[in-house]
Amino acid sequence: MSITINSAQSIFSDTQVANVVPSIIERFNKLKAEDQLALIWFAYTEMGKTITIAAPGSTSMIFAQKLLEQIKQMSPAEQTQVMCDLANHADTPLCRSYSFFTTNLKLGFWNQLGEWMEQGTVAPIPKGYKLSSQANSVLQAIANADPGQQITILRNAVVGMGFDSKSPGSRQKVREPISVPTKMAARTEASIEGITNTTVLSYINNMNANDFEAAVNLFAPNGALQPPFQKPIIGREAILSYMREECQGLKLMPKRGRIESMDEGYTSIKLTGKVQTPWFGSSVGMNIAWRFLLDPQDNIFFVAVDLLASPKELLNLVRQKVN
Ligand code: EQ3
Repeated sequence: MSITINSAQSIFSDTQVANVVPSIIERFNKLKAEDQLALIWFAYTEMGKTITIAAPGSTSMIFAQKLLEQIKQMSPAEQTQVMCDLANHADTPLCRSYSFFTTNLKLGFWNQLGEWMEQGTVAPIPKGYKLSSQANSVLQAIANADPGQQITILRNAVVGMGFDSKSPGSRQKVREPISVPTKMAARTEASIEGITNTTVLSYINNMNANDFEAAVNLFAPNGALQPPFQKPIIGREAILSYMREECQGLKLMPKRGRIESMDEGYTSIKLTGKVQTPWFGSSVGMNIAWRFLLDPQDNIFFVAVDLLASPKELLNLVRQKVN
């Protein structure tokens, strides 16, 4: 058989993804810690003027509480040092603990620090702080990105902080409470222009109901999910644990799609539309494409989720052939 996860990655390969995100992150990572912290402060507070940010429920934050309280008790100089350590990936106990947080916990942790910085309980960015010219140009690039790209940049910057020992498996990630799937009667049914395929429709409906077990059962046992700017996650177990960590409360709103048959009984389907995260709700809709490759049994062999370069890409549904 010639279709592999590798070859599947190139279906609909003319899809224009938001490469501006990894390129800005690369430039951001080269800045000194103080500039990184101040830049995010400026970007975040600027965004907060037009977009409401929904803080996570207190139950999800329990696991970050110990570190947050520890920071609150420190002197302003120590607090600044801790934040610089996180940006510098320093090998400290606090940076190690942070690196075991899930994405949402990391975001919630910084969101709380941000509130305390505003109140003055935690050392704020010094008044009149001047960004270096490199940092200024990164900030400008962020300002020019669309809101979906901006929140992805902020998220990736926060996720990348902390100490990374590069030794996988030594300790499990901190677990967050898993929300129960929406009751059958309360579920929504997606309607996507051009698409009647039940696997794809069920995928969207189950994801919107936080029913990750059902969503994962639509995958082939060796199937793969490729999140934006990441390598494919292969196998049902790995996909399920990824979904439990990253997908709670997401709202998937594909609008249109295109279906094509391929070699060896496979089918490729591309959907485009919007996705909302519970952090920003309906105030930010990310422009997203899903590129599905279904096997002859209609199981998901591969799906790539892409953050699109521009809203124009929502209309680009043409397929390029798999080699
Ligand atoms: C305090 C402050 C401001 C200053 C300080 O100096 C430094 C820092 C770091 C600060 C704090 C910053 C904060 C609090 C930043 C917060 C940023 C947030 C909340 C960002 C959230 C972004 C969420 C995103 C981009 C979610 C995207 C989700 C997507 C695209 C999901 C896609 C998926 C779909 C659709 C599937 O079908 C399969 C799964 C998958 C997850 C891939």
